[in-house]
Amino acid sequence: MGVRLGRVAWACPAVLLLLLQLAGASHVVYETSLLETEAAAATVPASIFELSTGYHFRPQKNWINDPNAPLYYKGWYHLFFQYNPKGAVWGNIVWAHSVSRDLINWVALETALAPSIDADKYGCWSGSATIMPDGTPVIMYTGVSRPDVNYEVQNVAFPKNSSDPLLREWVKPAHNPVIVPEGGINATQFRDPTTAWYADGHWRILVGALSGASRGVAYVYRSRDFRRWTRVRKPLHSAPTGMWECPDFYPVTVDGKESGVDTSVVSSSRVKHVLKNSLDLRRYDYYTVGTYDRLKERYVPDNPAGDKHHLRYDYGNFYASKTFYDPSKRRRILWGWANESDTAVDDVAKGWAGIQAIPRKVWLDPSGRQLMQWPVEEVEALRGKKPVSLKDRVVKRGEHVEVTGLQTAQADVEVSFEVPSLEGAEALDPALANDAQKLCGVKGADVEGGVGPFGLWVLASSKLEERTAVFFRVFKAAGNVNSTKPLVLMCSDPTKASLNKNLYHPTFAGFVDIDMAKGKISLRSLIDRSVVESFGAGGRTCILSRVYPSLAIGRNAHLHVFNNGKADIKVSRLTAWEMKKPALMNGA
Ligand code: DQQ
Repeated sequence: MGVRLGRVAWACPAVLLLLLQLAGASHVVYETSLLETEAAAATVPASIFELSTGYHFRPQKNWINDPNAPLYYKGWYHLFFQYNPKGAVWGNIVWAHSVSRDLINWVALETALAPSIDADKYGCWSGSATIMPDGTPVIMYTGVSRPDVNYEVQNVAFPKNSSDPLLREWVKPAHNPVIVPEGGINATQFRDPTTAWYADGHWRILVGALSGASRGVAYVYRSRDFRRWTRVRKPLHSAPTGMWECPDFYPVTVDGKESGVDTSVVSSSRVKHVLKNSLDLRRYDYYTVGTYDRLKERYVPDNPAGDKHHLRYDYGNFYASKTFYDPSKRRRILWGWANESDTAVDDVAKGWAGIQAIPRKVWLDPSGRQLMQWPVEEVEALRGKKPVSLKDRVVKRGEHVEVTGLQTAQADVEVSFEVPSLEGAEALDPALANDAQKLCGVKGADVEGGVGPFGLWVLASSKLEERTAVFFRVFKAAGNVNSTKPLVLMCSDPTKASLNKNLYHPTFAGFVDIDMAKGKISLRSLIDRSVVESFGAGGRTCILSRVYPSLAIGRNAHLHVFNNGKADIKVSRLTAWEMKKPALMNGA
């Protein structure tokens, strides 16, 4: 079957060019069983079908999970991902493969890796790509090699034809597996190799693991030739958090600039390192910033409590993420998977499940304490030409202001708030001072505060029965929790997102490390029908929520600024753009 295009594609020369470049590429379209879908569809609300995302990455059909081996090669971005070719629930996992020129328009190619050898007969699970010194990529991934238990080994695959910029075919050499779980390693919890970094004549990778009942571990393996790998006796790092899935380990520059560096840059004066792990038990991605000692092969987080307090990439629905270095724009880009939070029956009915979050540029905040994240600039090409703006609008206690003049079911909204006074900020219950999520659960969007809650109601129905609140709430400095400055909470409260009460709608929250003395804070929300992906304070705190309104759909989705705090706040500027659907989204 050929590449499928919508009408827009034919109208757009860049897309046509892309089409020509892809001429001959066979497009893989997978079918979910019609009977299965029809049976399930009978029991789900019709509205669910109108919530298919417009500009977030997803295939046309079926289940996806982890992003795998993102890379840039000969002018193309490649994204592989865990994919079930046979349905909208997890299973039958292969590596699907899509390519893009701009991180926004995507074309699905043939499956890159599917079970075919003894070492991956029961699954091709997550992994990463490394660019070799000659410029060609190599993939290392987890193969499940026994049917009875998930016996996990690590395999490599190479492009069949490295002159093909689309890297359509991958070859698994006969010497697979290259790493097996020896030396007392728990073979069922041993997976997801990282991108390798190179120093002093050796490649190194990490493999995520579980040691004993509850210790998450990142083992280091070293190799001179990418073929024979030896485990370093002590792990790079470990913590009592449960299994570490999908580790990621990379340098970030300390110069306060937003540019990224290649994974093999390990010189200690210019860079710090980030170690990220996906917590299988709690299903979120946490990271620490710290120092890598390549001679000892150890990593030490700067904050000794970092493995306990869990800085997260995203305080919402975002898991199994992976970064890569994009040499074309000298930046590091983060991909993360956002699962559905409707029901499996809904997923089977609509025929698909799972998206990737908008790719985000990541860099180290000049404080050195945390990362910053921002949607890649390419996403701005989807903004409509006529944004709607508000300027210097005071929003009083209990007031809400609707932003009209555009459809907001698929939109990009940037807003800067001014908070004239912090005097009325509420005191913080010390018992909740380390638990943003609980705090947000207790003090949701409708509980009046001193300063805040203020923020956006997105995907709101006309009578506001449905609305998802994304907001800030400021608390007084609480000396007893080591904070000498007001504490800012950022929340996403979707408890009123849908009249359909059968859905899972947890509140999500994180603290924002910002000095509110300047009285300013910003918020950006990327709204995409069933996704609300928000960036607080320029990307210090991020929250992605999946929501499934039943009324606030299409033209019936509204946007408001609200203030449920006693203190007035001012919108110094709000700009909202309608977002177009990319011309190419894997045929979806
Ligand atoms: N998903 C993969 C595993 C990984 C998990 C299997 C994380 O390799 O540990 O689909 O979501």
